Amino acid sequence: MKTQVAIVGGGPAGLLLSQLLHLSGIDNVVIERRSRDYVLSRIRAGVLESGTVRVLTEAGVGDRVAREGQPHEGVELSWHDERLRIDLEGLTGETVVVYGQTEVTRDLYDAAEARDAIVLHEAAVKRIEGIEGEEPVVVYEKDGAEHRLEARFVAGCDGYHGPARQMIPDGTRREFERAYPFGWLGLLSRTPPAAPELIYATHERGFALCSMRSDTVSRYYIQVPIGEEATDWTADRFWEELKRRIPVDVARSLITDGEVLEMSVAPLRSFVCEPMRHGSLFLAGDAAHIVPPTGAKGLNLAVSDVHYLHQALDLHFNHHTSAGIDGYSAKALSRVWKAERFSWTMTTMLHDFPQYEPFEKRMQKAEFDYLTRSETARRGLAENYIGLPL
Ligand code: FAS
Ligand code: PHB
Repeated sequence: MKTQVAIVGGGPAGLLLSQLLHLSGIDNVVIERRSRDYVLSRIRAGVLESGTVRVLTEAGVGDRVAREGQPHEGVELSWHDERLRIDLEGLTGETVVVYGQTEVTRDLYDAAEARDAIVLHEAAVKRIEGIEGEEPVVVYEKDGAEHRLEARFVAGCDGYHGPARQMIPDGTRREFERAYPFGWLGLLSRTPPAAPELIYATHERGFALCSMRSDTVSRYYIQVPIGEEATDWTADRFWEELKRRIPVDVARSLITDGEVLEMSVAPLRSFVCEPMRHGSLFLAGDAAHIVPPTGAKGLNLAVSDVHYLHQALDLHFNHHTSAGIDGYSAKALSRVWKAERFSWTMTTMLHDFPQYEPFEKRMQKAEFDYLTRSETARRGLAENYIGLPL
């Protein structure tokens, strides 16, 4: 089989790139290891930057997020029972939109089906040959047989554990990583949200986050030591621990007697691979970088990578200039590193680090107090949270 762009990975990055390339008349094939249902079963991000919503709208998949997405004009931080609202709209003129990644992915799959896109499911990419030339070949396994897909370019949208990044030679690839000594235990419940806006709660027992998917479905996280499994926790134990970490007035009104839809643990890490292009191979999304979810950046960064990569490939195929593809890695990494900084800052400020001395704990409290007293500090947090310009 032959195409112009082979896309490894059918998560949000791969599907969005496929959709944008299609609109630019660029043939592409998506190769996804899992089934459509499996991909849609993964519960992940919940907050979209306004720039992300604009890209989804440009891609023709913005209707449902416009109807069902919930604009949020602010978020809260809390320190024990002290609550601090960050007025996103007042400080930046922008809002964020609460709309689950699962729904974004569903919208992209629906659009792919509507245009008879070629999305090969349960097809696992084994390797990518010839990326230093102009005729790379993606080798994948499906139905027990090995297949080859020839392309002009390959987009590695295969997430942190995918093979694409490894195709960049060791001597060329530089990886930067910080693994955190904790993870997030998440719970999705058919219960009304704890509060109208998200609450990022800091407590000496550990971090907690109150988020939501709609007026009837809520998403909560609590920081757990590295190595904890979701099976180590019952829903009752989760609720009790969450109530001990969030402000007492929020805990008092928390509704917990709804159906628990999902519980899972996500490890936290900061990770960046440089460069994000090698020859005919480009990386986008989690294949190139991971952020701790404390800044709500993971999915949004995948979208900005894809936005830049689509522009670059459109310039190549439709305007016959390599300016876009030659500049893609530097342009994407510039935004990636600023999002890494913000996510790292939020994570180090809000979590309980076992190795922290009393001095570092005082620094965390001073960060919170500075935000409480300085509109300039709050504006800095707000402009990063709503997303730096694309
Ligand atoms: P994805 O990992 O979503 O998709 C990659 C796709 O490639 C997968 O479908 C995979 O099956 C496929 N693939 C892998 N290897 C392959 C192979 N060999 N052949 C073919 N296909 C292959 N972000 C937030 O902003 N907030 C959150 O709360 C949040 N929670 C998260 C929880 C978890 C457990 C994880 C893993 C991530 C979380 N993220 C969160 C980040 C997440 O939302 C990612 O940023 C987002 O999924 C990035 O999308 P993709 O780059 O498409 O990668
Ligand atoms: C979520 O709702 O899943 C969510 C929201 C904000 C974050 C992380 C996760 O920072």
